[in-house]
Amino acid sequence: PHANPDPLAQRFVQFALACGVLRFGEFKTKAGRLSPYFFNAGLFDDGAKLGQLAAFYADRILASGVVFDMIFGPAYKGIPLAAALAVELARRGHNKPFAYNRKEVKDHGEGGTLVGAPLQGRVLIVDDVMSAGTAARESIALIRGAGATPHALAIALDRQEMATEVAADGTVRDVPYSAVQYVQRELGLAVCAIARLDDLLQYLQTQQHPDMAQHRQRVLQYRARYGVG
Ligand code: OMP
Repeated sequence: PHANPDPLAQRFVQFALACGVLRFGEFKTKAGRLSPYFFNAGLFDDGAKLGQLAAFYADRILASGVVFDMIFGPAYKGIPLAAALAVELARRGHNKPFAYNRKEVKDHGEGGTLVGAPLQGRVLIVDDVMSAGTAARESIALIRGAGATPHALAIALDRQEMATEVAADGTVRDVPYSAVQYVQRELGLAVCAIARLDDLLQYLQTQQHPDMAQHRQRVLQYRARYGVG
């Protein structure tokens, strides 16, 4: 990290650390990588924190100028994110329909796996974290399957690490670009990330506490193994 610090991202890293959402230690990611840090969005666990989180998403999305017709939150973690974001955007004069999916197929009542507004037009997906890109792939397929257009992706944290690719024989391999780069370049989606791994590293560099220097070293090692660019 050498560029000028992004003020919104720096404030967000500070907020996530203060909430205990962003932690250092030893964690296994969904892609099976041993990570020295983890971002658990489930710990934005009261109304004030969720409201502040939604304001960060809204700031990033509105500053990007991306134009979209509706919001989609993938189950489970994307559901409160989509709802909170829809409320925050409406408060700022941008009232958008929102929808989410259920993971189980229902056999009574309204049926189907989609809940909320009909999926149509240019869809903004809101999710927590992008690592290897599995979660994003699923959302994109679901939106296309419904006949709508995956148009933009808003995430809280871009881990800036290698995406995985599933080959025809089912084997999974790392590729030399990130999941965010893939959805931007190959799928043409606009990506709004509140913060990225680079912002976390920059934040750690500005902290005086010796623990922070150690966390930074471990995160740099992780980036050397799994990072891109
Ligand atoms: P991918 O599907 O590999 O992009 O990983 C993203 C998902 O992993 C997120 O939606 C989370 O469920 C989970 N995750 C986190 O929540 N925080 C992290 O710091 C890392 C991961 C992860 O497992 O990679």
